Amino acid sequence: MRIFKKALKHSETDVNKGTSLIFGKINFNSLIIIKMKKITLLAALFAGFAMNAQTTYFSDDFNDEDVSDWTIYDEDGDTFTWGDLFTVTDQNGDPVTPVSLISRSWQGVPLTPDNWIVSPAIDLTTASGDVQLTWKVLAAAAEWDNENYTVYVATSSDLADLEASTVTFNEVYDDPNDEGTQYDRSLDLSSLTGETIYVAFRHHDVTDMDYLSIDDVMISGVLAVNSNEFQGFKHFVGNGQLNLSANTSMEKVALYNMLGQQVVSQKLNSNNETVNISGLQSGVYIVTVSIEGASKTFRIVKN
Ligand SMILES: [Ca+2]
Ligand SMILES: [Ca+2]
Ligand SMILES: [Ca+2]
Ligand SMILES: [Ca+2]
Repeated sequence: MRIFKKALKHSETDVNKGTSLIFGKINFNSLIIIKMKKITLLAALFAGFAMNAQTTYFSDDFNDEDVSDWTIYDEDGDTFTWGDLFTVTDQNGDPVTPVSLISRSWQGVPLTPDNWIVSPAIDLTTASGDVQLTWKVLAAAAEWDNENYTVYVATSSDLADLEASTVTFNEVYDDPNDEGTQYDRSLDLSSLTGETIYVAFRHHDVTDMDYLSIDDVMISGVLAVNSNEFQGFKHFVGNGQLNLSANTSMEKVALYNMLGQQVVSQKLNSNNETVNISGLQSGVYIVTVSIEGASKTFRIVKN
């Protein structure tokens, strides 16, 4: 349901906070089932590949509505912060967000947030190779969805150190259809392997939009052991295609979404192959390629 008037924006009064908690519980249960399914499928997916393993170093889906292991900073001092709400509801009390980490630039009146939340220490001292931070982002299902936020990753939890980090991601969210689409995002952390790190989400330099929801924050790595079959192997995504090349003829490629569902399976029979992925939704996919019985697993982002 589209809300056209600002006056009819979802109510976020204390009374409705209570309501949203009730709806939050309903969401919570269904999300737990999805989450369990996801873990089972991903485990099954990677069980077969001893040489390639997906390792999760950190994950938080915020479904427990508890961020006491994170550190919250209200730098603008208006008492509204990340995590003062975990579900936004509409004027009927129905949830319009998943149970997630929420910060707002409007609460009956325009706000000017400078809201920070910093993760607990995350141990990447044993990590190597391709390590990615992934998350989901969503803003209001309306034209006031242009929320500005920055993600910082650093080896210190100090805000100044985080802000000075070169490992950052910034965007002004915009769903062109104003439908409040939940988008997948990722940030390469490969330069921080071997370190203990902190991840910060900062909602700032924006006013009078509505709300920003961050969900399913995860740091994971794909460990790939080099084998002879994959010497010279290359891959890249462009023009709606996944391009693969190898020194040895490839046998098979499969793509899985982040729920672990197989979305593409294709037999291959040459050194240079293309896979049409133009029909897939934007997001992160896990790819496995087989050559002479060996397989390699890696991750791609389809834009
Ligand atoms: Ca969630
Ligand atoms: Ca938690
Ligand atoms: Ca604030
Ligand atoms: Ca928009």
